[in-house]
Amino acid sequence: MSRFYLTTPIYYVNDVPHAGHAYTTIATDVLARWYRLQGEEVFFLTGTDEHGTKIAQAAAARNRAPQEYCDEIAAQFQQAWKDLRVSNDSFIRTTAPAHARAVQSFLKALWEKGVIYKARYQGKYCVQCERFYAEDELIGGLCPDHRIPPEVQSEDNYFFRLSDFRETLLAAITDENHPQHFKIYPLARRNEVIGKLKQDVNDLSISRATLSWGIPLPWDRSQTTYVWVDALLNYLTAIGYPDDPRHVEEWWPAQLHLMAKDILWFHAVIWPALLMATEMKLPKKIFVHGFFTVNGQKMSKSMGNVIRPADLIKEFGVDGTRYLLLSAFPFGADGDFNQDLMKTAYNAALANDLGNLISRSFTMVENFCGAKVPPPDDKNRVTSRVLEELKKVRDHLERLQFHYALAAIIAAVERLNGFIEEQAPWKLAKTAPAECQSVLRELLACIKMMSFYLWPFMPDTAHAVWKQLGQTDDLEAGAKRYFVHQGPVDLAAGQVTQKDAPLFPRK
Ligand code: ME8
Repeated sequence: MSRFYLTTPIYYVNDVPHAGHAYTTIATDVLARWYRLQGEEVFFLTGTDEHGTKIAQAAAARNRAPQEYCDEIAAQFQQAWKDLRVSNDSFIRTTAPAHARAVQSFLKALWEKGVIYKARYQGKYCVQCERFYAEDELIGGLCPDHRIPPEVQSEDNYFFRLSDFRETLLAAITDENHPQHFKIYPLARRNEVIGKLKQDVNDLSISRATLSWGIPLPWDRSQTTYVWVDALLNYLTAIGYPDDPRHVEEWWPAQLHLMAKDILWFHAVIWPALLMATEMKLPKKIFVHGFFTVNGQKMSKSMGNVIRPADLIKEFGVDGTRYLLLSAFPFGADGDFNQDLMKTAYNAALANDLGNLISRSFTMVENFCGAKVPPPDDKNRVTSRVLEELKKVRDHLERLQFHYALAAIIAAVERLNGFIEEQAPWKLAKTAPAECQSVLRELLACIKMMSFYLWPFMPDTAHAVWKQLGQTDDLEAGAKRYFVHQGPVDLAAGQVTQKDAPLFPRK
């Protein structure tokens, strides 16, 4: 058994969760669930980023004490993930006292390594990004991301000698044999990082003199830790750094950090450099997905087009939401969502293909087999063709191509629907009842096998199918036996099936 530690970014609590947060979190959840079924020991971390100017301002704008405000929004993130069946093993909040203590411990280690110095800083800071921008990074004097003028800030800060790590970082990214090699996907993002690293890299201001909503530096309590340093450290503090070295040893380094392209630099450069400076191992892999727009527009509060997970669930159900978010466009590329396309995709793949397959299959078993699983006869008319599609899921997930993995599952569904049309069990029921039983038996066995592949993506649907199959044992345990030990898809003859309401009502 191997260990697989994977993470989402920790999201800012300046606002309630939106579909962008859900996108990364559901993708990570699918991987966590998939690797659990493959017998790996998984630790899946998500959480909330609660310090810094942006959060202090959000609380002040609502006339709330920052901690009380953070508590409320963090609870909303937790609820959203629960509603979406996100199976995170832990949820870290950066205002947790244990995190604050751990951050101070890490900073102290940095300080003792001599990679910190004090200097006066003058720069342009975008509060929404929580970062300084160099003049040539601004577009028309505005933040390239938020299109707002950054604030000029000038104060004494502590700096981390990021520039000292430029060459080692370059080597670690580009040389597969480097002892600290780590991977950045997709390759275009990796090349982007390499390109920037080949230019000059500035040292990083790691503290703020004028901000109090954060963690004080251990050696100078008049300064507050820069929110990004505080936030990145969550990946270590959540697994027990520094108090529980055995647990850290067990889980670190993380196998995979997932995020969108907006925060690539922090994860691909700043985070590894901080780890190098303290002689810690680097994460194995960073995967950067794209940004999506809504009806061609950037999702923003001022545009009034922010999609909330709860609205999606109301419209398409939990599994509909999970399916639609991950199937729309390749993970890694930018994409667009619009309500009409989502509805069309829902009706085509879920209502017409998957939902219809389940509903017609159990109706036929009820009508032609007395709602009982027929006896096995080892006929393979469609099983291999279905398996051929389902087996592609593994490869696609290894490369985080969720939309291809889902397309493979839907292709398997279409093969089964085609099989039903071809065999016409309703005709066989009259002319060749034994053949009808055999066809429906094969259909049910394929549906059971499919439920193993469905579970990581659409856990409620997989469980609903399981229940209709009349299974009383544990779906996950069955799936694990199937994947890890190549166990058979056994179906007890005579097992009573339980047809239920349609899984995906048409919209
Ligand atoms: O950056 N499309 O938090 P954040 C796709 N706290 N993904 C999107 C998206 C969109 N339109 N909008 C947001 C932060 N995301 C920091 C992270 S980590 C140590 C600290 C997702 O609330 C995507 O994963 O701004 C992106 O990277 C993340 O939300 C940014 O979340």
